[in-house]
Amino acid sequence: MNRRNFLQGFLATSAMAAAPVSWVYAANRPGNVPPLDISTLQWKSAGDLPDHYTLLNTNPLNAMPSIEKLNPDITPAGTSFIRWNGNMPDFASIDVDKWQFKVDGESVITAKSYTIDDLKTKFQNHSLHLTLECGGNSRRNFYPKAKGNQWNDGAVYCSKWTGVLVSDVLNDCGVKDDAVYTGHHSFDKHLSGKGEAISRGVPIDAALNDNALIAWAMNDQPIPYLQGYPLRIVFGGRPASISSKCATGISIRNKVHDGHKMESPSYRVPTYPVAPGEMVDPKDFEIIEHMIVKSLITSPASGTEVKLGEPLTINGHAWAGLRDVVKLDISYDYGVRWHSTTLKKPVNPRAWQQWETTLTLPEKGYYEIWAKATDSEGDSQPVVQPQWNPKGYMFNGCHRIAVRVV
Ligand SMILES: Nc1nc2c(c(=O)[nH]1)N[C@H]1C(S)=C(S)[C@@H](COP(=O)(O)O)O[C@H]1N2
Ligand SMILES: [Mo]
Repeated sequence: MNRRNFLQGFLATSAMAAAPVSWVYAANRPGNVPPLDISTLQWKSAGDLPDHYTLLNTNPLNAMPSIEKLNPDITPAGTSFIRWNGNMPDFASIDVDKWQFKVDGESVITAKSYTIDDLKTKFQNHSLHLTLECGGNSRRNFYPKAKGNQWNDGAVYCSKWTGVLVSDVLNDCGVKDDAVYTGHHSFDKHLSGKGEAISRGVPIDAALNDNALIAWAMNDQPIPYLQGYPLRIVFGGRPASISSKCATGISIRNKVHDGHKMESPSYRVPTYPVAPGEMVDPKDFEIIEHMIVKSLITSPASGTEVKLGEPLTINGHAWAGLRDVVKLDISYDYGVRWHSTTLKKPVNPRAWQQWETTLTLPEKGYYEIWAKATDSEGDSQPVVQPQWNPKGYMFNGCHRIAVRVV
């Protein structure tokens, strides 16, 4: 029996009460129906990850999926990238009933603390598909190389999150007029064992006006451990570093938040265009508040072979930070000609959008297929390297795959 079958057998026959999944009717499950892939919810470390992940780091754990795994419209548990900045919590010891989410800070009117049950029952519940992209997604494409995790183009995903609006919770506590920024807090600790691993935030306007969530479910299941069980702050379209996993609270600050990884040059880009490789003074950086127009080709996998004359269906996703994507073009001749594709509207703002086209490549040989998205303000993806920056953030050059016609 391989590891996966073993796990499934174990999950089907044991009590199913173990966190995070409680499977009430497990005993009634017909033996020939395999359970949903819920084992992914309990992955705890690098050793649990299957072959479609490439490990960038084990401590802290950072892993990226192969791009074709991101093909579904809604990214399933067990395929999204995994990014931790510090020591992961001891997930199994988390008591979900006792979990507290605190709202405090200089600019809160009444500091309050909520259990997850309080959140579920006191506020309207919402489900949203939200795109989470690491600020350093695609970093490995920059030349010269920028230091940091060398993410492929897969440090992005769009799952369905269920929770309450950040704004509803902040308004329940009251926001003073002098509020400037939020500070987001998590349970996990810095690698040194002291202080938070990461604590970032957003301008107060974003916290009050984005449809951002304090979520307890991802794709209608408890949030997988590695994606932030039991509660996560989720802001679509902004650097995913803001979307705190294992979230313990939000401080309403009367200044720009000064938590760990808010300091320059973390999650910041130069305030002026710099030459590739140029040194930049830390005072000349500004915070990345949102991500920018970008796309992925998720099918076929790069390296696919097709027979001459055989139609090839190409599809993927496109997203544009706080904007919508209005056009997705592809080229199979290095950008000489561009061909339009069918592009869907987002299911809700800040969800990634699906596109598809079918083409028949004209003759035998090697092709590159490039995808280029254009957003509602007319901005599109560069075909070569975008503005280089010292930390390698916001790479949004066209995604490319190789196809051979035989
Ligand atoms: N608690 C906690 N939340 C966190 C982080 C972290 O290290 N700890 N990393 C952030 C960063 S930098 C990113 S890119 C996303 C990654 O989310 P994912 O692991 O679900 O892909 O989580 C963010 N939230
Ligand atoms: Mo990130």
